[in-house]
Amino acid sequence: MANSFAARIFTTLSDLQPNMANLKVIGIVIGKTDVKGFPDRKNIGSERYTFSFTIRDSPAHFVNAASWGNEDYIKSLSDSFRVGDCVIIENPLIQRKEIEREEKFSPATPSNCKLLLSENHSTVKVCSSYEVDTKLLSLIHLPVKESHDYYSLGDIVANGHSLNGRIINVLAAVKSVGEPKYFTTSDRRKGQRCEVRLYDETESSFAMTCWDNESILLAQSWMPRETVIFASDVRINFDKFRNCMTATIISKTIITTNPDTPEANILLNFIRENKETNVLDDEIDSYFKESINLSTIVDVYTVEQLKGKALKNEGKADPSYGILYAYISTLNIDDETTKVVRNRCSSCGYVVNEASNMCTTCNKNSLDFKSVFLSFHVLIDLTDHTGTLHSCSLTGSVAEETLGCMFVLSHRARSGLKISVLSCKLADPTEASRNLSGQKHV
Ligand SMILES: *[C@@H]1O[C@H](CO)[C@@H](O)[C@H](O)[C@H]1NC(C)=O
Ligand SMILES: *[C@@H]1O[C@H](CO)[C@@H](O)[C@H](O)[C@H]1NC(C)=O
Ligand SMILES: *[C@@H]1O[C@H](CO)[C@@H](O)[C@H](O)[C@H]1NC(C)=O
Ligand SMILES: CC(=O)N[C@H]1CO[C@H](CO)[C@@H](O)[C@@H]1O
Repeated sequence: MANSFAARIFTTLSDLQPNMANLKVIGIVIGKTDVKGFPDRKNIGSERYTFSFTIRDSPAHFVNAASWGNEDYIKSLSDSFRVGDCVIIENPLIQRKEIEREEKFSPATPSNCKLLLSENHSTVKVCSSYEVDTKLLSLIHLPVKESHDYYSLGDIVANGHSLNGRIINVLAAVKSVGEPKYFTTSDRRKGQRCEVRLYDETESSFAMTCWDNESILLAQSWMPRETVIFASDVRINFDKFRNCMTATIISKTIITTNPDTPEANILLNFIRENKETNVLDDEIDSYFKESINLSTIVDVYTVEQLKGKALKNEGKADPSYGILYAYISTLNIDDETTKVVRNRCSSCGYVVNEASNMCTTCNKNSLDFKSVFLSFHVLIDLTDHTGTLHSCSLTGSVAEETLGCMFVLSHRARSGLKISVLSCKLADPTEASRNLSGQKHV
């Protein structure tokens, strides 16, 4: 019933011709931009607002729509629907598309037309999902590019600088979705940013950045280690600051969440099979995070207790946190035989092999391009009245913050214990003795 009804009154997107009038189209919203304001040239001092979106009504057909108008109209229209909604548009203006101009900032579409919506002539109605043909709803899981037309993350890293600035398609799983950060730019514009970490069979972690609210909102709906995305037309850049390749969602990008394609299903199987065994990866990732809340750490340990804990915890990957009152008994930065500065891999954070300059952690099977960054790597001993922890390493930003700081106990295999000391401050002697006198071992 819904089908024949639809066939009778809606013009399909494939039938659109420039200047057609009085028509109605229906489609799933597969992409959408944020609202932007521009100074109105005809009306000095005032602003015109715009946003655009992309609708699809069949596997082969989708079209861009844009609306211009005053702030209230554009904002309320934009707020009335999201990516994944089905909309009915009445009386849009059908314009011929100037391909080059249009596709510089908007998604590439197979249509030679675009829709223009105006407050006075057009209406947009959002349909509830049970009103909608399931065939239409299933289009949301169909990428807008051929299902095999994408780079793996490993390909991107391998191609390195040669992909800088290129716009390509990516199929990957979501590893983590960061908190959105809001800021004001130096010219007083509001901005926002959210970083998503992706992974696949070839790379354990790859950053993708969202700069607009619509894609941030979409990203917030993704489930780490469950969602797969096909991102068409993302921009690839070499991030000089972090010394690695990254992806950025731009206004041309269309993201298909949980694509229904053979390639995506293979990736989905991979992430399901590797769900439990990726603890190590997460530990590597934590190298990049500064997210441990120090004020939640309250347990006090002695060196002896830590060593005992190491024996008990052998084989367990879960970290535990605590406070150690100790002094640095060895801080050897003059020793020529141990290097105090090392290269770390930009993608995974692990120290790379000195001889080959290759990361053996995330780049096991090829001699691909892999960028590195320098980090401090100082070995120290920590001593209290119960004993000494030898060869703890004082690394990275920690050392940079002049013992601000993070220590990683090295020789993980030998001791079965990895200690991260997240902050290192001079202890108040009274506090230290009080806390320690409460301990059985004293
Ligand atoms: C919309 O219609 C009103 C009233 O007819 C008119 O004043 C206004 O200029 C029109 N707006 C546009 C953008 O055409
Ligand atoms: C994005 O969202 C933030 C927070 O809700 C808001 O302050 C900002 O104006 C939004 N920006 C745009 C362009 O919609
Ligand atoms: C850190 O933990 C403390 C104590 O649980 C809490 O009050 C505080 O809000 C936390 N801070 C952050 C940034 O989560
Ligand atoms: C980490 C810790 O237990 N700190 C305690 C040490 O002792 C002082 C004074 O008794 C307490 O206020 C701290 O909470």
